[in-house]
Amino acid sequence: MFKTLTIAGSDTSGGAGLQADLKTFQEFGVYGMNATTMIVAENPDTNWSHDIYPLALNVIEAQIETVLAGIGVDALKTGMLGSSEVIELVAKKLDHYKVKQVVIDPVMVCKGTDEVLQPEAARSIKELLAPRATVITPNVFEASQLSGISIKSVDDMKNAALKIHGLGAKNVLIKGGAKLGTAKAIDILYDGQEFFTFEAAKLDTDCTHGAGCTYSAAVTAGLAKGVALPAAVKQAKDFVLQGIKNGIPLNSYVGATCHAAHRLYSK
Ligand code: PXL
Repeated sequence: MFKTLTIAGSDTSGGAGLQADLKTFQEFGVYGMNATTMIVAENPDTNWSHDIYPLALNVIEAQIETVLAGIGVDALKTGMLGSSEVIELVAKKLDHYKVKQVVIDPVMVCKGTDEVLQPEAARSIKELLAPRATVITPNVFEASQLSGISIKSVDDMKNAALKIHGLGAKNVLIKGGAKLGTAKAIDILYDGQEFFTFEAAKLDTDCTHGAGCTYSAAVTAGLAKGVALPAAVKQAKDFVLQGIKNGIPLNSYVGATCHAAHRLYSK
């Protein structure tokens, strides 16, 4: 059984964050573990705004030690880390334990909130995590922040991928998804030598909560199992598209990706 770890926030509503990661790991048949960085509670009294409760650094460190010192992993991913302090801790542990397959999902915002979590955390992701990434998986907003390029087209995505590769990430996967003004949902993978383009029809749904986390968790599971990156991205994209197509409306504010969709529904 291949082993995976997510270092991420807890999404109480269950679609994103470490819940998305663990559900995805389970669906891919890898053993999932987690180190929780913060708890996100969505507030029913204030239009589902996200309230963030960070955990103390020593609590996060103890969990990372449990897994990396006590058990070991075939691949890990990071999600919402929150502060520069936590990012520094994660960078230190990646080096100390020489983790071989590292997926950095540079989470800067939650859907439904426009606020970047912490501007200096974005800087730390760029300086400390990008250089340690086997693959970094920004969405368009995050890729714009990391590259300094305001992304409006597929060409912009490619230029941003080159810039982000220049930060030291071995591979860059920019999740254009439905956000760009293109006819299809397009993601770009750059491996330092060539670009791979992944296309899918855009879906008319609001049930996308957790899609980004799920996508990068699925890539992590693929890498843990020894799947080559382009193939791991392809199967991750198929998995997340099925999850979005069969998304679960939770209330008037949010609908979640369905992690079990690939085995419950035919498309
Ligand atoms: O989808 C981004 C995200 C990541 N991690 C956690 C979240 C969210 C969005 O709600 O709650 C913990």
